[in-house]
Amino acid sequence: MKIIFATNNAHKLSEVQAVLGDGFTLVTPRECGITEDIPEDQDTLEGNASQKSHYLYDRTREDCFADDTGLEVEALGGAPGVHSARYATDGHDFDANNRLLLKNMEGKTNRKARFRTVISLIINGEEHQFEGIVEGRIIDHEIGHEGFGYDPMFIPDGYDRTFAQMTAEEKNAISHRGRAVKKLVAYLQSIEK
Ligand code: ITT
Repeated sequence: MKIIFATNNAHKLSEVQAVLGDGFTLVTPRECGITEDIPEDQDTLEGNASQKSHYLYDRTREDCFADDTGLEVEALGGAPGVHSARYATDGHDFDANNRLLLKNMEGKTNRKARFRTVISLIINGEEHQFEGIVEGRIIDHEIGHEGFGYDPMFIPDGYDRTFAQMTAEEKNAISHRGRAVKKLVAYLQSIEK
């Protein structure tokens, strides 16, 4: 099955393709001739995921999905949350975001955090949402070079390594996005029958 996935993030694309498996071929917006940035200016992950999938659907009329992810840190009142991509700057500057998070976490004893992903799927013109969460903690320095974004500072509960120290396979097995994508696959398989 071919399905359009609204992302410009190559890491995300390969993570999602790995969880979806060979039965699904992901098509990027660029491959559909959509080269502009897809707007995501809502104030919730649900709103952004839905805005992105509707943007694609309105232009292609094809089955498509989008995800939005946020890192929600308890001691920071849930920040950076829906603002995770633009925490420090207007762009997607992972290093600047990570430095700001480390600074804002200085002296905090409550290190609890979670990644939350919301996927919005539009299939046969109808929207369905799927959520994936992984709980963990933020450490006080960066470790590891795998993954992307806040991965070098996040240790999932039950582990002693950051996401950036895990292989893509290990991260996908327990991650927010991996969990949300598994729900998406289960749904797609259930309606294929
Ligand atoms: P697209 O919108 O093009 O898909 P993006 O990088 O903006 O790419 P999101 O809006 O979903 O993706 O994610 C917001 C930010 O959250 C992202 O820029 C990263 O800093 C962070 N993030 C998302 N998923 C992550 C993950 O699996 N590990 C670490 N950080 C992540």
